[in-house]
Amino acid sequence: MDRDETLFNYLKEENNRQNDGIELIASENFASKYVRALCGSILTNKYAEGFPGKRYYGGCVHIDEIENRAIELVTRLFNCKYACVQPHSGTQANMIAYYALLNTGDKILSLSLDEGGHLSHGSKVSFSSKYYNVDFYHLNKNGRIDYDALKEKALEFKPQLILAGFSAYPFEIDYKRIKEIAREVGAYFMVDMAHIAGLIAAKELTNPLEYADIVTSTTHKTLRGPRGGIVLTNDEEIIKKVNKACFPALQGGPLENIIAAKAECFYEALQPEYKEYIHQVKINTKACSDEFTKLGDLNSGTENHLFLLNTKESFGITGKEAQEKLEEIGITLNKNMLPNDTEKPSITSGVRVGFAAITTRGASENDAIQIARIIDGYLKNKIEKSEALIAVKNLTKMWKEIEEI
Ligand code: DSN
Repeated sequence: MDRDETLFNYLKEENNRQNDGIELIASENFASKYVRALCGSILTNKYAEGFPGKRYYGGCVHIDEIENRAIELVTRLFNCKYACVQPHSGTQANMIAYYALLNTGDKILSLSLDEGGHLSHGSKVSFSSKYYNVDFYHLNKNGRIDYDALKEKALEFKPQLILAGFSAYPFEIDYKRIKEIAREVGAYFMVDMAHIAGLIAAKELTNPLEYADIVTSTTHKTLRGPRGGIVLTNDEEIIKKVNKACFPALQGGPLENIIAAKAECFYEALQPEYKEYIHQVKINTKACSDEFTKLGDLNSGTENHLFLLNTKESFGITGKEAQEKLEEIGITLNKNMLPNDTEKPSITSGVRVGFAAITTRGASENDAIQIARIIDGYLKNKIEKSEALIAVKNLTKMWKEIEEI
C-alpha cells in the first residue's frame, strides 16, 4: 500500500520550519529520537485498559513492564512515592486531579489565565469553571504572587483546593507559604508544574512534592518528552482516587506507545547531561532577558526558563503584532497577556519568550544575547527584514539539526 505523499510532504515542510527557525515558544521542546521512536512504535497497536497487573485485556505482560518502568523512573526523578502516567495531556491530568479530590461545585482558588495561569485552572471557557466554583488570587505590582492577598482570599472564599503552578510565571513559587494557607483553610494543595517540571527534575527549582498533596504535569515542555500528562503524589489514598478518576471515570485505553516514550524521557532526565542542559536553559533565558533590559526593553526578568516582554512599552506594538512580525523572520513565540493587561487575550500587550527548545539544539548564552538584539532591532525598525533573515540563518545553521522521523 502506498503512503499518503501529501501528508509526508507536509511533514517535510514542518521539519524544515523547525530546523530553519528560532523556536522561542516557552512550552515547546525537541524530543530525542528515542522518545520519538517510541511514540511511533508498535506499542500503539495494543489495548491495555486498566493498570499494571489489573488489565481488562490479555497480552499485557510487556505493556505492564513498560508502564511499571515509567512509574519507577518518574517517582525516582521527582522523589515521590506514587504516579499515574496515563493522562493523555496536561489538561486531562488536571481534570483527573480535580475529579479525584473534589465534588462538582466544590471551590478552587487559583491564578487566572490573564495573570499567568492556565485555561484548565478555571477559565470561563474551560470545563473547570463549569464543574467547579473557581475564584482567583492575584499578582502584586512587581508581577509576583501576592501571598498576603492570597491568604486573605483563601480565608474569605474557603476553597476545597488551592492551585499553584503556572504557564507564564517567570519566578520561583513559595510552596511552603501556600501549603500553610491551604492547611489553615482545610484545602488540598495542588501544583501544576507542567512548565517547570524539567527545572524541578534537574533540581534547579524547588520540588513541589515536598509540599503539595498532588502534583500534575505535562511531559513535553522543559521535561523534553512526548506530548502527555502525569499525576504524582506521596499519598496512598490519593493515588487510588487518581487511578480511578483516570480509568474508568475520565479516560479509556492508555496510549502505551506514549507511556513508553514518557519512560524514555524520565530516563534521559535522570542523566547528568540533562542537568547541564537545564542549567544552560536558565543561563540563556537570563542572558536574553538582561540584554533586553540593557536595550531599554521592558521585561519581567526571570528565575526559570521564560520571561514576559512588554511589546507595547518597548516597541509600541501589541503582542499579536510582535508575534506576526517576528514570524516573518523565522522567530516563533506567542503573544501573552501581561499582569493587568488591558488588551484582549487574542491581542495582548506582550509576548512570552522561552529557551527550552533552542537550548536543546545547542543555543549558547551569546546566541541568546544575539537573539535579543535581532528582536529589538527588527521591532524598532533599525534592521531590515533581509538583514534579520540572514542573522537568524547564521544562528540556526550552527545548531543541531532535527531529523524528520
Ligand atoms: N500550557 C500552555 C502553554 O504554556 O503554552 C499550553 O496549554
